[in-house]
Amino acid sequence: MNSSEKQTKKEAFKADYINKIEEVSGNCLEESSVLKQYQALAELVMDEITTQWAKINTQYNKHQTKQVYFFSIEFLIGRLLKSYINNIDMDEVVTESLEELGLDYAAIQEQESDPGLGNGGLGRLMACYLDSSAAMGMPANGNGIRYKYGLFEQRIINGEQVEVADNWLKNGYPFEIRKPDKSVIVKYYGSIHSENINGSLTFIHEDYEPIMAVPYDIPIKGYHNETVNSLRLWSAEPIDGFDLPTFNQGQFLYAIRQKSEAESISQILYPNDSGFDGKLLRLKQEYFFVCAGLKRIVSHYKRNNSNSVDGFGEKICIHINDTHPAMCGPELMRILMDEEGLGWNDAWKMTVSALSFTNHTVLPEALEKWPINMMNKLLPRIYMIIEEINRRFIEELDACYPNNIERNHSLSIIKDGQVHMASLSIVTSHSINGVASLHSKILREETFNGFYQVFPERFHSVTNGVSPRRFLMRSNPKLKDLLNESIGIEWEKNLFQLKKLSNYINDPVFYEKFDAIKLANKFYLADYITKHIDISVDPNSIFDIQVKRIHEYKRQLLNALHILYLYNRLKENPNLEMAPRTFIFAGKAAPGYYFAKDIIKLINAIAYMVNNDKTVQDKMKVVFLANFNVSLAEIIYPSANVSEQISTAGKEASGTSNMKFMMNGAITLGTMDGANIEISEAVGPTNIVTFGLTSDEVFHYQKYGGYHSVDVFEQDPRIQKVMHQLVDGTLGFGLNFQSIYDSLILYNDPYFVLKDFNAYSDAQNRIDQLFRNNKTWTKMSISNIAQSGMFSSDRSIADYQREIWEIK
Ligand code: Z16
Repeated sequence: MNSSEKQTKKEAFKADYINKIEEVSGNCLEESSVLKQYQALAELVMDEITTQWAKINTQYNKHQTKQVYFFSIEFLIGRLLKSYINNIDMDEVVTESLEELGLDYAAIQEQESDPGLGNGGLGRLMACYLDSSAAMGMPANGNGIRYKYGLFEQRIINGEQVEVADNWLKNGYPFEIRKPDKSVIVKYYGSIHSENINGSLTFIHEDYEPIMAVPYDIPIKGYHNETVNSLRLWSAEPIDGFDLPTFNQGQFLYAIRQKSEAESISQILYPNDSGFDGKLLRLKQEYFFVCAGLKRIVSHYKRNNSNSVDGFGEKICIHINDTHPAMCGPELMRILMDEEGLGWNDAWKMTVSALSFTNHTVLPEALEKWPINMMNKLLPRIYMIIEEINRRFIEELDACYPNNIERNHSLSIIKDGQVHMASLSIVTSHSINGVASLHSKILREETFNGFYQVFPERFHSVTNGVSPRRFLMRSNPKLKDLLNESIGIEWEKNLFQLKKLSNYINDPVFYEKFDAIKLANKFYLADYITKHIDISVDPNSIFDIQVKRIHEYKRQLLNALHILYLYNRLKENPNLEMAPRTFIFAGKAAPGYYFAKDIIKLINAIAYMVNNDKTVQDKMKVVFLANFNVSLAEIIYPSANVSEQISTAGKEASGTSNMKFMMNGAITLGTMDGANIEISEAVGPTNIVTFGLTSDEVFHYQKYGGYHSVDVFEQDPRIQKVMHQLVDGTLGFGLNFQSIYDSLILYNDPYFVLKDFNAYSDAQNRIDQLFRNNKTWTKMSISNIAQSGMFSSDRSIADYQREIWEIK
């Protein structure tokens, strides 16, 4: 775009924008509120995108392009306005135009709500995958739930987590299109009876409770290309609501009750990250978006295929994100048999060919198992089909492995009164994959070893990735500019091109610019911290950051205990030589996970003590930032020096914040777990600090015993002191962290916190030494960015495309 083209575009934009403001607010520009300025800008951008959307949809239909559909109970998409503007290449025009109009672009963007339709890694991964698919011009769409309330807003009051409802729709949402004409009826409860119609057995669902599923579509715009894909989120509504023809008092109350019962299905997101709750409402949610989504996909397919489902299994990929959408298998069988008239075998071939499944955790408490009675009552036809799938599967097993009754029972989808959703997913899919190479290996050798023996060819591995558009270009624009002026712009389309940075690995001029950007980003976060929690931190200190859901296996506790130990060292020796540190935490605890809430309380108590102690002021600070979400994450990653990835080895399936930090030049301080292992291989041992038990060692202790945390306690005076401080009032009058003490000593430290304490403390010393040599640190930091290409979600999507969906 040359300067006169830009001028023309700016003039056109300004004229359109002024009109739009008048249209949405009834005020002229000068009298409009920031909210209306935002809404007008959002609508203008949406107008442009929907035009492109209509075009590409026509093309997709005409060419019958192979389509992927991600079924996921979470999509954590983050704010969209700025990303849309970047992706349609309008950022310069908008930035300059708004400035010329005297408007505050940053404040306008702040008006957008951040849809919290996910808990953490799993939901954000889906958003990155949609972003990458669109960027690569690949037709892939999302299918999920339009929760009225997203993940709760977290406040910290008196050092404790308090949950507030997240009313993200309160001002409306400009990026969705409601499509009532594409509504679907979802049927719950009732009974099934079979009838012999013209010689074939037909199943009829009677006395069911109908719920209306209404879709809202959000466009997913590709970066600098023509692609616009769709994220379809379903909202639950009553059928006919208040439109009862005549009603007396009783019917009126009945109608209201129906309405709120129906709406409850898409009312809230369950706030557990990697934990299975087992609530009936959750089961309703799972069937809700599976049933509605598949119904629309099949009818859309038929419309483009002479009203036939022929070829469905080759043209459609239904990707199951964890087991929450596992009923895709039986539901697709139901549609193909009961509605399309196919026989079992044809329907089965089509289903297995369409379905693929990604597992995201090996934590036993997260594996979904639904009571037979619950499922049979709520979803009688689905349960029947699951029984039949299982019956045939076991029959085949018995034929292949006749003398292995015990193993064959262990693989049964239905056993011990429960339906095992992971088993159901594996049996109904042609592919199952883990999300990092260690994780996939654990799936093959431990978690799903029995299935691996039966279906070795179904097992794959695709290491997770993150969107460089969101977590580098958008969140760290200064770094983006430096990269562009140094190595050209090819990296924007192919992140492996960041390898070209190795040309600058010893360039002092580049170092200076690079360090200045990191420092500016740290100033920005420091400012945010002062504004929000009134703590002043030193931007020249090491920003040592752990941001993720609070969970015992992620071991925020290890980090916290080490901070307490460092504080003790400083109290003993105020002249201790060390680079000043700012320890930063953020993350939500599931509301019912009391131990995780105690960890938040502990971190805040330590922070209060440290930050108010004058003797350690210049050496350390501790910060807990409330309400970690995508918007806050975008501010945090670019400012980090140290990325804390310290899960108990074998427990973190992949991790994705490790990749977001790396892309922004932070050094990983981590265990050999999840994708940390691949990061370590990519950067080499000199550019990462690893420590602690390996997953083999952890498994060995868990299987054969031999770890006694009390022995570690008794042999290590540093640990003794820290442990006593948890319960002796050091951390504040009346504050007693007995639950944490007991877990570590009485219950033998199930996550090996004390076992890894010494190794972690050594690793922290290495970090200190490395940081104090500024050149070394900068070199490490640049090397991390240079090697981050493989952690782009573009690479992950290319892997899925090639190995799992088999799209050319
Ligand atoms: C989740 O975020 C993850 C797993 C899971 O079973 C449920 C939820 Cl909500 C996470 C994993 O813990 C993490 O290691 C992984 O990187 C992420 O999913 C994406 O795969």
